[in-house]
Amino acid sequence: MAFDIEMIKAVYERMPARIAAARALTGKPLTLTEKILYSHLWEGTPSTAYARGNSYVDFAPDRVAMQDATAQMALLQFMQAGRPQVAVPSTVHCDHLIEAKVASTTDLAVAVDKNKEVYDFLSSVSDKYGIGFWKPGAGIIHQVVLENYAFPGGMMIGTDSHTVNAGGLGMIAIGVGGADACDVMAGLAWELKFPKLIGVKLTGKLNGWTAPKDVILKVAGILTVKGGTGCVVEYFGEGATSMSCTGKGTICNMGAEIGATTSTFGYDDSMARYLQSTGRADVAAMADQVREHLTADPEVYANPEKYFDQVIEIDLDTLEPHLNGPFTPDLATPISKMKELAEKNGWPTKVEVGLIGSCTNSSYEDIARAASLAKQVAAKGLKTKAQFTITPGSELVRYTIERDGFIDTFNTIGATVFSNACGPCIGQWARPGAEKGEKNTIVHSFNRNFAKRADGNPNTFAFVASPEMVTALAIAGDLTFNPLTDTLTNEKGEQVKLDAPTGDELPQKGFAAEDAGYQAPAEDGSGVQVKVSPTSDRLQLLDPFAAWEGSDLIGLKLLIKAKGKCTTDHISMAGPWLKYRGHLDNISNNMLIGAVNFFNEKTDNVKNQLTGEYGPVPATQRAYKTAGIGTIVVGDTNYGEGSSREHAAMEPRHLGVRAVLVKSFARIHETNLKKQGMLALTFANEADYDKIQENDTINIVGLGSFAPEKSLTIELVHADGTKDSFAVNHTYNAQQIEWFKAGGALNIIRASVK
Ligand code: MIC
Ligand code: SF4
Repeated sequence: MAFDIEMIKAVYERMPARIAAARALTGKPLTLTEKILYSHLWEGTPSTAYARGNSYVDFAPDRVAMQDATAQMALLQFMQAGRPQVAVPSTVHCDHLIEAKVASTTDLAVAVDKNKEVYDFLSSVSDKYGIGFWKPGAGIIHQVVLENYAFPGGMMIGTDSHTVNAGGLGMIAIGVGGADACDVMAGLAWELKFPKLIGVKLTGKLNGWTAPKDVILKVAGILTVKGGTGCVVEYFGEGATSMSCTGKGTICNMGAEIGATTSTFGYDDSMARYLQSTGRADVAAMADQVREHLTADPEVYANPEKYFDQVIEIDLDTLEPHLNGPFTPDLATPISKMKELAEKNGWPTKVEVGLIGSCTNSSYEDIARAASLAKQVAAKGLKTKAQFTITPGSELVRYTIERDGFIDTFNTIGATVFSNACGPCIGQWARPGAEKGEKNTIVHSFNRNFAKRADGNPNTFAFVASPEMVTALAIAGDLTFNPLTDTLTNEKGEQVKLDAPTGDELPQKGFAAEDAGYQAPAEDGSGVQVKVSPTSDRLQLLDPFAAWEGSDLIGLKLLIKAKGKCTTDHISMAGPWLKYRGHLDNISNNMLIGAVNFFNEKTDNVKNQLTGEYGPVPATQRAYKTAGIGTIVVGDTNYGEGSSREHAAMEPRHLGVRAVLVKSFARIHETNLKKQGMLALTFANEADYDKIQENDTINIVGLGSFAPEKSLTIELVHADGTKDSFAVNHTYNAQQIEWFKAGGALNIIRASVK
């Protein structure tokens, strides 16, 4: 039986009436996205037609998921909310803290030992508050959620940007910061600006070498890393229904890379098959009863231009396999163009390592299709040129693919199987020689490829592709190898061609696992003690941030004017820093160390205006803090793209940065800043970015009448005494302004408990 079946039943029971009300209010047929959103309003039955891209709306998500690297902060905050139990079903997944070094079992044992304190904390806090706990080794949050918790028509939030993966099973699943998760677990509403809608019509059918991953690689190329901001992407058409459920998950997963709020697909037979094979025939049967409500109204898909804000059409019959990269997931190159582009751009073409797996692409189907290529190596007398690694997404998948012989097949090409965890995808990869910083190329089936992400080497050119393409390119050892047209020379000197990949969508013998790694919480957790040692360097209880002083912010110094791409990886790096995710003061020592200083083009090197000397960003900021001087961070477009990690907002808050002023924000990061009581501001006129000078003193004026849709003013006092002044915008609503005034949203919850 599925987890939380009563909750799912209740969702399905209320859906029809709520959808009917929404249809009447809006006076039009509804997309799937609207159906799910309108049936999850905090107010219950809809009474207002919301303006897409405009109205702030309170929602009541069905569940919350957290992964270990973000759960620590989320739960440290939740502990302060004063509630005995979580208000909605919630889970914690231990996946980010396991380093991939030797191979799965050894690495897991090392991680369990090294992270004992954190795992004990998460396990006990889960036990106490009624949260399901998935132990290290159980798998990556998004796979485990897809296998156990996601259900068509449901709405969930998760403290990870790839929570959106559950859209593959017809959910609206959204990545958030820990403070948002804390609100929902504390029984409060969750607020989101009602999204705009992008419809993607998939015509034709996937065939040959093309995989679901290529759909999202193509979409990323069209929309870019910010094109989905504020939007939900809804996929439909023959190409959608003919694709596997896990393939849909891959597409939704990587929707995080275009900044989309989430992506989703209507309920279909592939979802029913997946639910059945993962032990949830009960959910499939219930979903079948309300099938019409779990997809858009027929008029919508017949005339998408009328109902979506933007429509993209992709013909799967002609879609080519793509490679996206390097250094950004939206630089999309069809494989037939790779030779030309690699040469033109000077990308190293020798593939050193091919890595498959991660939360994005580790389904049974993915592994089966990749294995069908690995099998051809021996059969065709080839030798694999690059190294090859696999990180299975869950123990359920790992156990099943081992049983079905795929691991043995990969072993014949010298593969390394890492633990069921994030591993290399999040910089937890002890890659031998990475410290030398050599220029090299890797291909992987993960979703992100920002500089330094996988191995810490800024000169690693990482390209994102389907697991099938990764396997083929690893066999060939060549980035420009096009398996559709090119041949390889085998050991006998013959020219051979790889056959297109094949593989079952779901295991014929069913999924299996000896121990999936789940720990249920205590029935009554009131007696459970959660221990945090005061001397720990990994966990630190939180102190409330100070409330706003009630006046304009005068005399701030410029900490850094960041140039170009500044993702959450640049603001709060992962990899080696993941170990401090539960200790705000320690992790603050990585604040903005990856951001490029506009004035000297260096990373982690900014001017301390008090001494005139250049030094690391965190140390410089600590010097300002000691001197009681607030600062401001300036940035470019799509600032804070990537992860949901709220550390990227909490660190500046903790160290005394008062405002972040940028050309534009990524959604989750902007909300995280607001939640933590920071000022998140945008240039009314982007060209004003150029006015900011290195020695500026900065005033933020107008806070006395801080109000929604009313701009504030920035005054720059340059070193030579001249001044500039310009307007800056913000998206704070009345409630969010209260967060700012209180010094952070949590201070408001805390006050309501006392
Ligand atoms: C990522 O893929 O960048 C992460 C690591 O999963 C993050 C979460 C984190 O930083 O802990 C994400 O995507 O939100
Ligand atoms: Fe883990 Fe990578 Fe997925 Fe993030 S994207 S959850 S780091 S596997």
